[in-house]
Amino acid sequence: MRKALVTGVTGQDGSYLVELLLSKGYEVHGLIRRASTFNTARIDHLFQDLHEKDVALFLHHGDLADASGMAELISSVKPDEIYNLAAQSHVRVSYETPVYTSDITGLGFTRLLEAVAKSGLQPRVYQASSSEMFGASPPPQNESTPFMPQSPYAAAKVYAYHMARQYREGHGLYVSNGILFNHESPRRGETFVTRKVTMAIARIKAGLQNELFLGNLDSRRDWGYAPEYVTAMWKILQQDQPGDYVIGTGSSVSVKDFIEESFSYAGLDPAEYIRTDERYFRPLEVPSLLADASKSINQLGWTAETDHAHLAQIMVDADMDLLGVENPGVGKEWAYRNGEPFYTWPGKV
Ligand code: NAP
Ligand code: F7E
Repeated sequence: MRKALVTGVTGQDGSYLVELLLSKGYEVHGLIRRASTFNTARIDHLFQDLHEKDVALFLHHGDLADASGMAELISSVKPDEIYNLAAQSHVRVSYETPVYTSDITGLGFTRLLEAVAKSGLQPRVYQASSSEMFGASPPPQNESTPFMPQSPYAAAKVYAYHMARQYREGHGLYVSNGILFNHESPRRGETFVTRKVTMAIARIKAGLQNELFLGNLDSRRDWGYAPEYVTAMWKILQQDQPGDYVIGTGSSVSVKDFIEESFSYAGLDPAEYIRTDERYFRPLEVPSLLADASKSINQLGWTAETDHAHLAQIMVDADMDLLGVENPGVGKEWAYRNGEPFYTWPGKV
């Protein structure tokens, strides 16, 4: 049985990745932060009582700030694969917390790499790099596009990306970067723009909200569907040699377009509800992200199946389900794969 260690296991991607790894027969170890409230909602449906037989999911308290804790964890678990998904991942928040974001999103990965290097083990390591690293570089972006980061978050990710290469080339470790473009789902954090929009639609339909305050609607993003992207992460670590891979759909739309697609699917006119709030604008913006994922298509055999329009339908349906609002249901049909309803929030299947 192969063992995987996943940091950021309570996040959007972590929850889908654990589902994938368990389905492939892995023993999965997840790093979780101690919090004063429960922070495991996205993985509660996967919880296994340690007193039962054949347990395959183990959760360990820890933090990317704690180098010795990670060294101890890696030495005791002895993973075959490590997926580093933990991060302060919100771009807007990174302007308010630049030191913390650099420490966790950037240096946190170096702590993990040092722990691996000192352990004498040879796990394969995946780093959650980001299309934000391309920043102001014009689209389309691929593995050769220069990085022009526009935020503390993006600068921290660029640093971590280069540390991955240092440990790969200098220490001979197997370390790969997945440079993932935006990917969303019903499990997306509520303050990212897509989820903010689809939750607002459900709340408007439920009579709980009648305005939605947003910032810049002109930026363009290459939005894909998160469950497909964790498959790409796994495929990246199955390659014989480590490397860097761009993952995205190859199609982009503006925030405004995504709003229009989502609202019209729900039979609403966005003009009646959308308001501007200066607080949601950023000191610097990333104007346009569009993936050229040719390398991944050719080498990994990975392609995105869900485009932004279907993504909007999936997320609107799921948020309406959460509030018990009747919905068109087209998104749900689209989200089913092999009979598995992985589109939805755990507990609402
Ligand atoms: P997310 O939902 O924000 O999850 C982030 C995870 O990191 C959570 O489990 C969080 O724990 C954990 N975390 C935060 N600070 C930590 C710390 N100091 N120590 C340990 N764990 C910590 O992010 P996501 O969307 O799943 O993204 C996963 C990774 O991919 C992130 O590194 C993100 O930057 C990167 N990425 C995301 C996208 C995207 O579009 N989603 C695109 C490119 C790259 P809590 O639950 O306790 O907060
Ligand atoms: O913003 C604009 C905002 O916060 C998208 C993270 O997963 O993807 C994500 O970063 C766009 C930006 O995602 C609001 O200015 C307008 O242009 O959903 P977002 P992001 O910044 O692209 C990358 C790839 C990551 O790696 C990150 O971890 O939408 N926008 N009005 C708004 N954005 C938010 N959040 N809230 C608004 O009210």
